[in-house]
Amino acid sequence: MAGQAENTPVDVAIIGAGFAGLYALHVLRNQGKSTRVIEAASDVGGTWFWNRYPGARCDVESLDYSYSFSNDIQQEWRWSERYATQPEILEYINFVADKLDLKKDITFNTQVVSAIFDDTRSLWNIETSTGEKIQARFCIMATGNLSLPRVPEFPGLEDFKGEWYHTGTWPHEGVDFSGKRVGLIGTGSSGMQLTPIVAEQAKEFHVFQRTANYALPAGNRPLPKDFVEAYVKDYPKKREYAVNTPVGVASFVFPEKSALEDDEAVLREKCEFFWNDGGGNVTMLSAYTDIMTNKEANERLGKFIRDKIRSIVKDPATAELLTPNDHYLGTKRLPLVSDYFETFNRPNVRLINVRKDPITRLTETGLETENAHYELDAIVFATGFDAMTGALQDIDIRGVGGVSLRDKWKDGPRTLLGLMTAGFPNMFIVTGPGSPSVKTNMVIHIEQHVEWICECIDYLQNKGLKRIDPDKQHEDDWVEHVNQVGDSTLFPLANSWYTGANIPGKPRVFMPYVAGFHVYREKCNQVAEQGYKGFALA
Ligand code: FAD
Ligand code: N01
Repeated sequence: MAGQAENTPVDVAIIGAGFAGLYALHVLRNQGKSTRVIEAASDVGGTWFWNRYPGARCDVESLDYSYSFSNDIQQEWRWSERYATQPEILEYINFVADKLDLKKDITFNTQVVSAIFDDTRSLWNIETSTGEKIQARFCIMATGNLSLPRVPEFPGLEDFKGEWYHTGTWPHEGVDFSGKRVGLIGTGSSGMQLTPIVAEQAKEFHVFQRTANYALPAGNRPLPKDFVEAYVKDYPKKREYAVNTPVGVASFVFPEKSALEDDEAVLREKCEFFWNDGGGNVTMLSAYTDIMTNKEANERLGKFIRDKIRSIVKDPATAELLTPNDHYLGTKRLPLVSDYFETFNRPNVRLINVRKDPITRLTETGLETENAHYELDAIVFATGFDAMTGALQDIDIRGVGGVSLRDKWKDGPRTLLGLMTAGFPNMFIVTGPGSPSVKTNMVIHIEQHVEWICECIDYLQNKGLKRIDPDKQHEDDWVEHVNQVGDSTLFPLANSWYTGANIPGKPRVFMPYVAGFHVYREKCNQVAEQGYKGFALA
């Protein structure tokens, strides 16, 4: 704990010690604020602490997917691969935490269970799983967008005598699938990254697929030493460029024309280049101005990828089943993969269509669908997360008048700039719903949010103000704007976690703000420059 006498309110409570919580602690400490940081895990890292499944790595290039706030740190660290593995990212986070001596101020192995606002004293009363009660003037929710893993409620899970795992809570000691009959449920980014590696170990590997997903080759490779040295030298310029792009990535090239303007040969040549070079979320998906807004434009690239899948997978029936047919390219998160489609040419790998033949239950010895039973020694759930709102709503958060966040957001999240929600004064959310969040390079966005929040807290305290709360009308206007921007794209059409469609009963709202990080950052700066316009200060 930094600077808290017993039972004295701290300036700021920070929930979570991933990229966001760690940076918030560093900035607030430099401002001289007293803090408490509470983290459920036994160490720092957030996403990269929990998601230790085989093949886990980032899909934003490592040189971009790292803190930019300290030139010393970015000059000192060296990434080894184009897309860093989970162990390397975790090592990096630990390197930063140790360099800044952050861990001594974090309470680990402790879950925040409730946060109740005391209206008269303008204080947050926070209670933890260890029964500790903490009072804080401000609260920063650095709880993550993809931090509440979800195992579907299949009947019989408790009867299954084999081992089962969720990618988001993977055992630290690793898992050896050698000689085992393994079932994988889920073919999003996690399932696709894990597939080629587990398929090599397992005796039999059964992939239970509900939705065929687009994916692009990552083109991962070791980073040449001289390339890294030159890049690192140029970091300040690269970072400056990155924050002025829609995605916060230095290699982003602003597209100039519609996908409908290129004839077929030119378009295919471009796609072929991106396919061979790897990457894709910031290259192929951003190669034209209208891929995510125009169905015809999107379909031209979609067809290119579908043809690729059919050309890679040898068995025509399996190829057909792996070919996406129910959503537009990129409207579900586009995974970057290594040898995913190729894996289905292995003799020990079998693809099962659980859209046509749904899973009904787990049994003592395996998994049952409506029409078959599969004998399994181990099951991997790569079934994703209650994304964007899950971790927040997992906490019993109550604002002014005892109103609960769960009630306020029952028809979908409502925020101003994704940073705060009206009626919950002094509670900030890092990369909350209504901000660009998961549609950007998250580390860069996290830095922007943390700096905005900490400057705001500093501003209030310097002016002797106790309280900030979004104005209801401004919040309504922001929600409408976020929805309008979302509705001008193809994103809301898919059953994705972006819209909450992966969680039964969750309201269906497209949650990220997709006008671009650069546009959003400018709006945040303007709000701050205008004395936090749209927020009521008291
Ligand atoms: P997290 O890293 O999720 O940290 C939140 C922390 O809060 C966790 O440690 C959690 O234990 C803690 N917490 C939550 N609730 C409580 C509570 N009630 N009490 C106490 N502690 C709590 N983004 C990219 O931009 N590029 C990528 O390549 C990329 N790859 C990803 C790969 C995977 C497998 C996943 C799951 C996500 C990926 N993301 C990626 C998104 C990633 O989540 C963010 O980039 C980033 O790591 C988020 O950092 P954070 O600190 O905001 O949240
Ligand atoms: O989860 P997901 P994820 N029966 O929600 C299926 C980031 N990330 O962990 O599509 C059968 O995407 C579900 O099927 P359907 C990234 O932002 C990044 O893979 O809903 N199947 C889907 O196939 C990513 O988007 C990386 O029909 C069921 C899968 O489970 C986010 O984290 C790597 C089912 C879930 O896919 C989440 O990715 C990993 C059921 N009852 C993660 N329920 C990088 O590479 C769900 N499914 C950077």
